[in-house]
Amino acid sequence: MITGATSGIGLGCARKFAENGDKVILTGRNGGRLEEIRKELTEKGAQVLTLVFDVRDRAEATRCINALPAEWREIDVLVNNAGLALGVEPEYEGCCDDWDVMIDTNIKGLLTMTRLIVPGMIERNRGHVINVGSVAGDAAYAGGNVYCATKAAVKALTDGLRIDVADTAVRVTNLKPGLVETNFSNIRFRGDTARAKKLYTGIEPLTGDDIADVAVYASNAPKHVQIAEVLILATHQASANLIVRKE
Ligand code: 8X3
Repeated sequence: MITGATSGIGLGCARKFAENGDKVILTGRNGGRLEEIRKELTEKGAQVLTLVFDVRDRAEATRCINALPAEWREIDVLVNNAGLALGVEPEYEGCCDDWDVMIDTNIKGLLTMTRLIVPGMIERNRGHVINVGSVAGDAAYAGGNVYCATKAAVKALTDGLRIDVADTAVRVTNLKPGLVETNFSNIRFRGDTARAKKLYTGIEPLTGDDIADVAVYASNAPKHVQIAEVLILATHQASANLIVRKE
């Protein structure tokens, strides 16, 4: 099950897990886009189920998970990918509604999905939770404030879950991407595509597929191997705060 599967890292994971031969459950808010992706993957022979809900809507998420057909109920891998950044204002001038959306999606949505899916993994003593964190959770950067805090929370929640399931065979991974060229910056800059594009110039950024490769690797590692955390950066990004751009 991949949340936020309609674009970016989530879509990369949908394609790569499907290529890997896994049945995939794709969730997202955009039903039309989910249907297009379902068709694309089904034509390539994958088994795909789509669920339209917003991870912020706990009641709807619960309803969708409880209504899963019997043959789709045993979820072995949960990729908690749904998340976003909104705005780059200084913390003291930030938009409170944006904070709510980021906190409700990146932290509370991830928790909701964990709460709904992990009990079944514990019962079966089998499963893997892959949370999409960020280099932003390791160190704050200018204008990142609340977004960075949500990704620091993802790090703490991933570590906490790993501790809580350590007596089971369930594995827990924190994937921490740096600069990935997706719709992420368009959303963050509220549709200012020129500004978003500038962020990815002078450097070859990562793609959603690059991150998905690591997710598939982690989930296929031998059962005694737990890839606890991976920081994935473009070659010319050294940290959250240092990117070397070439003309
Ligand atoms: C996305 C990466 O560096 O824009 O989490 O925060 S960054």
